[in-house]
Amino acid sequence: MADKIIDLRSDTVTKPSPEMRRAMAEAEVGDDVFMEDPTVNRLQERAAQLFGREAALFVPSGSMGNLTCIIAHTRPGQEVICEGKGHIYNYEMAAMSAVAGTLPRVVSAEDGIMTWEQIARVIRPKVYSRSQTALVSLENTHNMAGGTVYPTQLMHEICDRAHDAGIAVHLDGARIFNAATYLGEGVAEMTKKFDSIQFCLSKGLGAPVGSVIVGSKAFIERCRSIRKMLGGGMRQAGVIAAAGLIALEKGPKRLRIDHENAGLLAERLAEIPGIRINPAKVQTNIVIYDIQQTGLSSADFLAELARRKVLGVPVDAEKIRMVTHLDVDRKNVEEAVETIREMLKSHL
Ligand code: TLP
Repeated sequence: MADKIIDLRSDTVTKPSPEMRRAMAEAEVGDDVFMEDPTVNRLQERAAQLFGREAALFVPSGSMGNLTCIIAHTRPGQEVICEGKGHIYNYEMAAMSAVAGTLPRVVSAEDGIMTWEQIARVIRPKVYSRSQTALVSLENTHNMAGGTVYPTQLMHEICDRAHDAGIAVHLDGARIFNAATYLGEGVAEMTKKFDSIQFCLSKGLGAPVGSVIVGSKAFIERCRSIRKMLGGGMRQAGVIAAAGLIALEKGPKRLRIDHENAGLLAERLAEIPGIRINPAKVQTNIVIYDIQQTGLSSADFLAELARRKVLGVPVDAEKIRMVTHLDVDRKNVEEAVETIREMLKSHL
């Protein structure tokens, strides 16, 4: 059994590093609703610069970032095209309907990666008596499809075609730096055609709190008002932005390690009888595997594993998700796999 808990539930579980905690303690702060927090301003400027955009806005969470952008791009009664396993559709408290008043128009895509043909099929005709498609939202990497990556050319094509049809395109880029690491490309080039991008500082990049929206100056001004409306106007937020700045500078450089560890996890899991996974499909830091043949439900599998100090989350009744991150190393991954192997011996 593992000595300490090996927490593979999410890359959100990482704790701020001593360097981040020092920066947080020493951060220069001001009231960010007056736009006077120098550390928040620096984080926003740096994010805008990295993405080659005019402006950026610090928000408390990825969910608020996505919702803010959806409200900014749409009017109640309009439709948002998104993928069936996507985060905005499944894990954001139905906010796109409950708060933004929009209707999700869902496409089920292989590995979560939508093509333009699939999107085009569900765009509403321009008829006065029909609700209208206002937005397409892509997720890269795609979380619940197993951290899959959109080819950049495909993202460009979707943006170009959507714009031709008068439709805006948002990127839920919670893990866009994982996608960039996988592709060996820069985020500015990858995301240059989107109307808005939301990325998370608090996942693989390691910050304790926060996401950033990036876009044009006018779009970000609008988002600032919407963020306030949603209760996301923060005051001396420099204390958390300080950690975000470190996450942004140092986080992307080490994601490669998380991807290697996820690859190792997938390869070793594939050798265990009863577990089904294709390691060749694991591109980034998310590993989703099928345990149906073990005869255990996801809930029982995870409960028994938790007693042995290894944590994951269910995707559904037969699938488990495990995520590598900066607080687990190669040795932890090996221990986790051995724990699973031992545990299943008594079940097969
Ligand atoms: N994802 C969390 C859970 O909510 C599932 C996780 O553990 O992976 N977009 C994507 C693609 C996400 O994966 C998440 C969080 C968000 C948005 C929302 O970010 P937060 O949690 O900051 O609101």
